[in-house]
Amino acid sequence: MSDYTPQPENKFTFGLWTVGNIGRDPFGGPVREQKTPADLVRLLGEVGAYGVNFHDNDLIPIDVMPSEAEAIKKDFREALDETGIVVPMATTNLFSDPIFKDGAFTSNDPKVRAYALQKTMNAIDLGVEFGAKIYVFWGGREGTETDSTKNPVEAIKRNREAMNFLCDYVRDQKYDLKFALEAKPNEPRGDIYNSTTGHMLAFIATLDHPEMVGVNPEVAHEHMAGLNFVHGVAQALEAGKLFHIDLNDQAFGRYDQDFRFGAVNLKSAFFLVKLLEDNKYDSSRHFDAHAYRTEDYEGVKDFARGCMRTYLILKEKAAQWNADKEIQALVAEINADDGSMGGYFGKYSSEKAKALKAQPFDRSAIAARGLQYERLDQLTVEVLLGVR
Ligand code: GCO
Ligand code: MN
Ligand code: MN
Repeated sequence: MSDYTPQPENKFTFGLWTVGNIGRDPFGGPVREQKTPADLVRLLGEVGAYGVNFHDNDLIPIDVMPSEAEAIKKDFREALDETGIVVPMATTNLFSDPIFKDGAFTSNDPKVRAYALQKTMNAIDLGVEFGAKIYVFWGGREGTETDSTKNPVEAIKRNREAMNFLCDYVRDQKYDLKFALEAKPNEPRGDIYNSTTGHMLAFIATLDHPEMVGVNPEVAHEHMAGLNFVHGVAQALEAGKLFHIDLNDQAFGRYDQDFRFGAVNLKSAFFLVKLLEDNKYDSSRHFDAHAYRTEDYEGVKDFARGCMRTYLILKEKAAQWNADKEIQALVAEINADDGSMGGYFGKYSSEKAKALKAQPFDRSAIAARGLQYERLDQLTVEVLLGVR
């Protein structure tokens, strides 16, 4: 058993907006005072995080004068140097300012669309200045409350045009930067376009530079849509498109909760960690979550430490699962292959098809076999409960 101390190779990161969340919700004002970006970096250094991510306006408020912006950047840079915290990812706030009330890249107003492009180019410059290699796009306002207001086909085209323009901007600047698109089904809009990771993967294939663009799936977002997050992440991984991941937790069917990683669905968190570790995922493990509104900044540190500690405990459980003889014997049995069907798989040929059509199958004998999944799942639960 390790002491679950976060290590740089775990690449645990937090957004400035996560540990900097002041506990405002639709029913009440802030419960924690606002900390500066530099102080948030120090807080992350104290809890042992590897990196910090930011929206342009988390670092530089939208209205500040250039001289003030320079002072903020200097303080932030000093805190990074002092703590050794790095900036692996940056993103644009295209949702808070009233100009984005009907979206950014998909707005019906060409002035809003042009401003969104300008703001994103500036934010990309800022991210790259601090070393970001991944740039996240979360289209929080790219949607509708009523489909009388926007043409949904046009919205797809506008989104594509914006992504293509910005990919070319990055190439033109010779930045070493990749994009990661983050889906969410709703909140803050009634419905958001490209609502799941699967939608994003299909959309990426239609871009001019698909090799520059991957996904940033988030636990809570797929759970809000009632989906199996592990399956969505597996699809992205298998396609070589898992550029980044947002870890948090969320009860199905509730509001956008952004709970501490593992706070709700421990079993699905376990299979997620196992998937990432088994497949040697090596980009950031970003906790896009925040502390309960009941907490002060000591509670915020408990929250941040808890996210990382739960991940590391589940990582250890995944290794235990992989090494458990009884579990592995069952896995081997489930996947047993006597080789008799080998000639039918792989690339199609008309001979193969002909031979397969002539092959007799004893359907009831095959179906009669019990698969022992009850035993396997119970063993998994017992690993998780710490009794094996
Ligand atoms: C949310 C989203 C955001 C994005 C962030 C980065 O539900 O509000 O998850 O936190 O991840 O804007 O683009
Ligand atoms: Mn979210
Ligand atoms: Mn997110």
